[in-house]
Amino acid sequence: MKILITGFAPFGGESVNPSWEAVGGLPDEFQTLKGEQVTLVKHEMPVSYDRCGQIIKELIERERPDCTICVGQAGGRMSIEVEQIAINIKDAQSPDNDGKTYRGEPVIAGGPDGRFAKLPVRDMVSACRAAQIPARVSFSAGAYVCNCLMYHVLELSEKRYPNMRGGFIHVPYECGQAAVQEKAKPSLPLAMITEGILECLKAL
Ligand code: PCA
Repeated sequence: MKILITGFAPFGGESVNPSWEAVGGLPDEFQTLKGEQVTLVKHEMPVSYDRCGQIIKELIERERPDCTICVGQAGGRMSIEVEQIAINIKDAQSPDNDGKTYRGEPVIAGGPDGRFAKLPVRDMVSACRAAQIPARVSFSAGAYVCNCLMYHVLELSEKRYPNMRGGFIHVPYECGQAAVQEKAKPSLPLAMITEGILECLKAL
């Protein structure tokens, strides 16, 4: 099985994004719990509403993965969170890294309001927990760039690549990011975030 996995570049004044740091640390080859051999293809995504859809489309076209999983940072969350749904809206106060702000526009005009992840979200969470890594199913990926990318992946899976599974994992701050903040923020060690993502992938 070939899995395309992405992390994001830093944003919002941070100098690292644990999603990309963790994805970069994953082994290129491993076996799932069912004994299937996995090859990973990794890519760093820009934090850009307008570019992420085209980039993921080109990557999927080139790589033809069996599964596409995107990972992003969700500062303030406390565990590895496997997203259940992407919604067809772009809405956040903060601009993306291109300086673009959206307030209520659709990700894809005319698309359905939401699309469910095509992933065994509960099994992925259970696999993390079995490895003593805090994890939960999340029912909101927000309305910023992560949700936008997830929606694009699921749209592509639905419309063009029906055999491709796909979804999104949000990860908390890694400890170094939280340590320099004035206000206490939840975080996990980077090695644990990496291990958590790997456990999720092994549950596929
Ligand atoms: N997190 C942001 C976008 C990039 C990232 O890592 C989000 O949750 O939308």
